[in-house]
Amino acid sequence: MIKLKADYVLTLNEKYEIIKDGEIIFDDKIIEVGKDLDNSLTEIYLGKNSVIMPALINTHTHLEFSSNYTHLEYGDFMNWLNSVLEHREDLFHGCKSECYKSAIKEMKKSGICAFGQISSTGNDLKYLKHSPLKIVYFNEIIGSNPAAVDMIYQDFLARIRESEEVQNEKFKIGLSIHSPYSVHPILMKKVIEIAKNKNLPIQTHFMESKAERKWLENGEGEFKIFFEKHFKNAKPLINPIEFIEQFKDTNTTFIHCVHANENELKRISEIGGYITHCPISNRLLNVGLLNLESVKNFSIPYNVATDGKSSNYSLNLFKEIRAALLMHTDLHPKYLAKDLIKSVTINAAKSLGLNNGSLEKGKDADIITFKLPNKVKNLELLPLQIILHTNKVDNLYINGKEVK
Ligand code: MCF
Ligand code: FE
Repeated sequence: MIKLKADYVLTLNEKYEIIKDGEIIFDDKIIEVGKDLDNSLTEIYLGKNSVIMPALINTHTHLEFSSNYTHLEYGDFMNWLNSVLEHREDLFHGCKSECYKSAIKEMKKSGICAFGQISSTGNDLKYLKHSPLKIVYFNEIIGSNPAAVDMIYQDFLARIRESEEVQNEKFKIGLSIHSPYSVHPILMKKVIEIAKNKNLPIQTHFMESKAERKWLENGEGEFKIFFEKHFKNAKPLINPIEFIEQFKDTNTTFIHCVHANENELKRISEIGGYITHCPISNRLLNVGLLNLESVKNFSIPYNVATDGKSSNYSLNLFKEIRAALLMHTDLHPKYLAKDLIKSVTINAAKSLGLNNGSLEKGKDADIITFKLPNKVKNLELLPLQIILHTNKVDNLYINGKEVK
C-alpha cells in the first residue's frame, strides 16, 4: 500500500472535488482519498505546489503512422487523404520497434496511462502487446468495394482472433469502422454484430470534413472526384442519420464530428454515443473546429485525443488540451479548462470502458503526480493553471505500480 500527499488533489469525482492538502491511499486499486486520513501508513509528501490527479487517457491514436513527421500534406483534407494513400506503405514500414517505443515513451512521460489504438493492418500487434501502458486495440475495417467485401471481412476476422490471443488486464479489444464513406454497409453491419455479441467498444470517424457531408448527402464534391479515380459510377453508401442509427445499443465513439449538424448530434446523444475531439488534427487538416457548445447542449460526453502522428506533431495530451483551450475562443477559459481535464480522464475512461479516470475508492490506481511552478490561490483556476503549465509528469502509477 502507498500513501501520497500533495498540495492539490483533483479527484474528478461527480462533484469535481479538489482537495487542498489531500491524500490518497492505494494498492492496485484506490483505497481512500481525502484529508488527514487516519492510517498507520507513512505518507510520502510530494512537496510544494504538488498535484495528484488521475492519469490521462488518449482515446484515439493511429500509432502505425508514428514515423510521419513531414511526409503528409497538411492544410486541406483531400490533399491529406491523397498523401496518406501515397505514403501509407512507406510510413508503415518506417515504424518498427523503436518507433512504437518512442511513441509510447512520449505518452508515458506526459502522464498517459491508457490509449485507444486504431490498427489498420494488425502489424502493430507484436510491438504493442507488451506495452507498459493500457491499450484498447481497435481492429479497423475499411473498404467499400462490394467485390472485395468477403476478402476484407476474412482478413478482419483473422486480425480479431490474433488480438484476442493477446487480451489481458492491460490489453483490451475494440472494433473500428473507419467512416461512413469508406466502409460498405454489409461490412458495417457484420462488424456491429460482432461488437454486440462480444460487448466490444467501437470507434468510427464521422463528419470530419465538409467534403464528407457533400458526398454522403448529394454524392457530390471532392469525394466524387476521389472515388471516380478508383470506381466508375461511385455512389454514397449510406446517409449520415442512417449511419448513426446502426450503432444503437452499442458503446460507440464518433471521432471528429466537426461537420455534424444539430440533427446528427441529437441522434448521437439519443443512442448514448460519445464524441472524440482532436483539435490539432482538425486544425492541420484544416477542416474547422468542433462546436463544443452544441455537443454540450446535447449532453454528449466528449473526450479529447491526439489522433495519430499522421495528423499531429505530438501525442502529448497536455499539449492537445492546451491547444483546445486556446482554439475555443467562444468558451470561458476557466470553465472550458474544467471540462478539458474531464475530457482526458473520466470521460475518456467511459468511452474506452475502463475502470479509471477518477480518484475514487475501487477505481484502478492509475495516477499522476507533478508540480506547478507556484501556489494557486483560487482553486477554481487550478484546472486552467494545470493546462497552461504542465507538459510532463513526475510519476505515473498504473494499477498502483510506478511506471518509469
Ligand atoms: O483521424 C485521422 C483523420 N481521419 C481519418 N483517418 C485517419 C486519421 N489518421 C489516420 N487515419 C487513417 C485511417 O485509420 O488513415 C487511413 C485509415 O486507415 C485513411 S483512409 C486511406
Ligand atoms: Fe483518427
